[in-house]
Amino acid sequence: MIYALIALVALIAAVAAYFLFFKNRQTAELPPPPKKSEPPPRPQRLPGRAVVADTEASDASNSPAFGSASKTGSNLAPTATPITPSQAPASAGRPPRPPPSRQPERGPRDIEGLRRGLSKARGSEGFFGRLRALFSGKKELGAEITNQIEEVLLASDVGTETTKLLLDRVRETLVHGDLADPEKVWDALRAEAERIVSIDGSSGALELTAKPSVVLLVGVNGAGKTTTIGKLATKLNASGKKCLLAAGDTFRAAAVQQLVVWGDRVGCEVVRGKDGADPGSVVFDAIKKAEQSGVDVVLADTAGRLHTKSNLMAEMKKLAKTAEKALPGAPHEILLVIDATNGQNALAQAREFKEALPLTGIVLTKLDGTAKGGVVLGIANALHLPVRFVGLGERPDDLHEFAPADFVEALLGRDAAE
Ligand SMILES: Nc1nc2c(ncn2[C@@H]2O[C@H](COP(=O)(O)OP(=O)(O)OP(=O)(O)O)[C@@H](O)[C@H]2O)c(=O)[nH]1
Ligand SMILES: [Mg+2]
Repeated sequence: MIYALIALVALIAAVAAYFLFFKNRQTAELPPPPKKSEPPPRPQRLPGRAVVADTEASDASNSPAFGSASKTGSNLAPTATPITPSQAPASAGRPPRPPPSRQPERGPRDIEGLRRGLSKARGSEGFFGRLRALFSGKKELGAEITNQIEEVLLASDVGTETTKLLLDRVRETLVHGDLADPEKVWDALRAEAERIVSIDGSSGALELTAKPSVVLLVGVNGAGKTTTIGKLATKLNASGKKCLLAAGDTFRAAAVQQLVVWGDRVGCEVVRGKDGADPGSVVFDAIKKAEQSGVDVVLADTAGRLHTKSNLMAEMKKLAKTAEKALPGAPHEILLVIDATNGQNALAQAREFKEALPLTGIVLTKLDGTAKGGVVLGIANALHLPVRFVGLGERPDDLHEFAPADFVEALLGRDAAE
C-alpha cells in the first residue's frame, strides 16, 4: 500500500515536471514582447526655401489676404523646408497629406478691378492696345511680326533683356508655321509673360507668421512707401491684424506727419521720434512697443532720400540690423517700393537696393499712371524677386495683391467683346 502511494506521488511529480518543462520551452520560443512604441520620426528637414507647412498652421494662414506665403528671394539665407509627404518615411503610418501649397491663400479674384486700374496700359496707346493692334483683323501674320512685337515690348518698358528672353521663348515654343497664326502667337506671348512674373511659383501675400512681424518698406523718394504703408495697414486691419506704424523717415518732418494722418485714418498707433531722431531708435522702440502690446505687424516707413545716395544704402542696412537687434529674425519682410512710371530708371535704382539689402519682394506703385505696364515683366525678371503688390491709385483700397495669372489676364486678356 505504502509502495503504491509512493509510486502515485512520483507519477504526479513526473507529470507536473513535464508540464512545467514544456511551458518554459514555449515561453522561451515566443517572440520578444513588443518594445514600447517609439515616437513617430520627426519630420526630416532639407535645406531650401522656407515653406510654412500645413502642420505649422498659424493665424496668418487664416487670413485671405495675408496667407502663409512662401518667403522667396534669391538672396535670402537658405532655410529649412519640411519634406513633402511623398518623401516622408512610410513608417509614419499616417495617411499622406497633400503637399503644402506654394501658392498662398487668396481673396476673391478681382480681374475687373485690376483691369480698371490698368486702363492706361490697356488703352490704344498702351502696352496691350498696341500689341492688340498688331494682331487684330489678321488671319495670318507676316515675317515681320516678331520685330513689331519687339518694338512694342521695348516701348512698354519691358527692357531689352526681358524682351529678348520673351521673344526667344515664343519662337522656341511655336513650330515654324505657327508663327504665322495670330491666336497661337498671342497665347504663347501671354504664357511667357505669366512665366516671367511667376518667380519661384509664388508672389502676393506676405509671410507674417512671427508675432510681431516686422515689415520694412524701402525705396527712393516719392516711390510710394508711406502711401503703401497706409494701404497695407488698411488691408491688414480688415483681415483682423493689429498694426503699428513706425515713422522711420525722420529726414522730413512732413513724412512723419503723412504717416500720422494714415495712422488716424486706419486706426493704427504711430511710433515717432523727435524731429531728426535716429531712424533706428524709432524702429527699435516701435518693435519693443509692438511686443508689449500684442501687435501683429509693425510696418516701418523709411526715408527715400538723404544727403547722398550711398548714405541712404548704409542707413537702410543699419536700420535692418537695428530691427534684428530689437527682435531676432526681424525684419521679416523687406519690400522694395518702385514707382512704375519711372520705367527703366526704376530698374537701376532697384538693383542698388538689392545689392545692399536682403529684399523679399517688390511693391510696384502707380501702375494706374502709366500706359507702359511692361515694367512689371522687366523688373520681376531682372531682379528675380516676386512682385507682392501693385498700387493702382491713391485710395486706401487701391493696393492689389499680385497674382501672376490674374495680372496677365487683366493686362493682356482680351475683352469679352473681342
Ligand atoms: N496714382 C497713384 N499714386 C500713388 C500710388 N502710390 C503712391 N502714390 C502717390 O505718390 C506720391 C508719393 O507717395 P509717398 O507715399 O509719399 O512716397 P514715399 O516713397 O513715401 O516718398 P518719400 O517719403 O518722399 O520718400 C503721393 O502723392 C501718393 O499719393 C499709386 O499706386 N497710384
Ligand atoms: Mg514717405
